[in-house]
Order: sequence, then structure tokens, then C-alpha cells
Amino acid sequence: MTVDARDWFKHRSYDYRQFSDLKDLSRRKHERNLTVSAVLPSRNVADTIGAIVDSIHAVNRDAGGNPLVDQILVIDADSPDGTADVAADRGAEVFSENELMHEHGGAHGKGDAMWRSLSVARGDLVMFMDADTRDFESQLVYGILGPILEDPAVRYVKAAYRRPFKSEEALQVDGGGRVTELSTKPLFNLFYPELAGFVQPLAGEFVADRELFRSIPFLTGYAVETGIMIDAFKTVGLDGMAQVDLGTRQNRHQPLRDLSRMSYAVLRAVARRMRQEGRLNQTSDPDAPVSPFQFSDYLHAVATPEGLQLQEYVEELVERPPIKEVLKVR
Ligand SMILES: Nc1nc2c(ncn2[C@@H]2O[C@H](COP(=O)(O)OP(=O)(O)O)[C@@H](O)[C@H]2O)c(=O)[nH]1
Ligand SMILES: [Mg+2]
Repeated sequence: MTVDARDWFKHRSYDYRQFSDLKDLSRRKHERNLTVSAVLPSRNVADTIGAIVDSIHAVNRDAGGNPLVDQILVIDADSPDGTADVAADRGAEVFSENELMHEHGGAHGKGDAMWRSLSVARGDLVMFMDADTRDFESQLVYGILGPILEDPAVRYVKAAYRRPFKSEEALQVDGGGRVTELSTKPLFNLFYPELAGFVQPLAGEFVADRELFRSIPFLTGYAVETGIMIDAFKTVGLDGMAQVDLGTRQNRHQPLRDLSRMSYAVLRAVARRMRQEGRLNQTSDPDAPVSPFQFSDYLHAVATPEGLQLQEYVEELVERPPIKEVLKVR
């Protein structure tokens, strides 16, 4: 069992080109008698979701007789731009995040949509993928599945890629992923050093067996990926995790001021887990306040043409329990 990030990086980092023989990959899947659900959380992605669903179908065709993806699920935030219709027209199963498991109230962002998707995902393996990728390439589907289909010891596979940053003036080939570089990696180095070998710890593209996802809690909103990384690590250990180089992924960029709040979500996720481990404030109660301020308030001081402003954002961080504790007989 390896625990060191350096050793892990050497033997659990894959390249999508190792898996480009789709017929061979689908044969392995068939031999192991596994089915796969692809889950795409979506909010206002009518311009990208159609091509992504088409691309998944194309991978299935190229795989020959046995499809690589058995179910394509789109969990939509009731997007006003028509995302749900586009996805349904291309043959995806579409659910509203607010209607799925509505007894839990309205959905709290992306993480909650992902958690709720587990109530309808039928695959033995569940593969999450962001639905805002431009120029979607097929290796985002088969590359992720490669390591988990090839080696039964692999329980969780995370995407790795280069993220270009396109500004109005120029393209910086590795300028994207700012929250990853400036928050997540430093935090993991300090507090979860085993996870320091992941190139894209916040990637929305990852796969695991459904049982793993059903047995871990999900943090809502942008904290979800950080929480899953930590919880998957605690459940299957570093040796059960892998990453795969998928080339380049072009993602929608957010303005820097929004990234500030996203960084805060990552930090809150780490702080929450550290508290549960008793590593913060000598309490294991994740809801105990760390400061006189409410955890959910984010005060954002900015200078604007109208002068200095103190903006206040409230984003509740909800933790959904392992879904198998909620859905007894599904
Ligand atoms: N269902 C649902 N999907 C969401 C929500 N917020 C974001 N998404 C989707 O989650 C994926 C990643 O979100 P995005 O905002 O691009 O995050 P980023 O790539 O980390 O900046 C995209 O497919 C979004 O459309 C939400 O509140 N509900
Ligand atoms: Mg995105």
C-alpha cells in the first residue's frame, strides 16, 4: 500500500492514449459485467451540452457492440436557457435538480445536484462530467474509464489536463484553474499531503463505483469536489485512486471576484473535514463556529469606481449524508 504522493504519482498516473482502443476497453467492461452512468450537472449550458451528449453517443458507436456508457443523465438546475430541452432532444435522461428528491427542499447548487443524481443513476460505475466544456473531446469519456476498467484495484479516477486561459488579448496555455493553483493545491500540501499529486483536484470529471459515491457524504455547491477528494481518499486510500491525463480542456472562465468565493468554498470544505478529524479548534463538531461571524457569510471588500464597497454573500454549506442512508431500498 503506497501512502507517499511521489510513489502514487508514478504508478497511478495514466495517459488517455493507453486506452484509445475503444473496442478493447468495451470488451474489458463487458468481461467485468459493469455498467456505466454518465452524470452531467448542468446550469445554463444549452450551447455546450448537445455536443457533449453527441460525443458520448459517438464513443459508444466506436466501441462496437457493447457501449461504454449505458446511461446519460443530465441533472439540470431548471436552466432558463433551454438546457433541458437540448439534452433531451439528443437522447439524454433529464431530471430537474429541484424535483429529484424534492423532499430535501430546493437543490443547493452543483454538489446537491450530484448527490441527488445518485437516486437515479443505475450504473455500477458513475462518471461525473462538467457540461460546460467547449470542443469536447471523446477522451474525456473513455480516458477516465480506462484505469478503472483496466485495474480492479482502482476505485476512483480523476481527470487531469491542461487548462488554457483565453482572455481578450491572448491565450495562456496553462493560465486556467486559478482556484486549483492558489487554494486547493497549497491546502492539500499542508493538510492532506497524500493528495498533492493530483494535477486537477477540482476537475468535475471523475468516476468511481456507485457504492463508493453512495457511502460518502456530499458537500453542496463548489465545495463538492474538495469534499469528495478527501472522503474518497479516506474510504479507498490513495492506492485506490488514480488520475489520467486527458490532454487539454477548455472551460468557461469566471471573473476573479467570483473565484474569491469559490476559494472560500474550498477552504470551508477542508476546514470542515479537519474539524471532524479534531484537527481544528479542539472540537469535532463541524458546525461549531470558528469565528464570531457566521460560517456562511462571505464578506468581500472591493474597490469600485463608486468607491470602496463591502459586499456580503451568503452561501450555506450543506452536507448531504451518504445517500445509501437516505435511500434504503434503491
Ligand atoms: N445542476 C446544477 N449544475 C450546476 C450548478 N452550478 C454549476 N453547475 C454545472 O456544473 C458544472 C461545473 O460548473 P462551473 O460553474 O463551470 O464550475 P467550474 O468549472 O468549477 O468553474 C457545469 O456543467 C455547470 O453547468 C447548479 O447549481 N446546479
Ligand atoms: Mg466550468
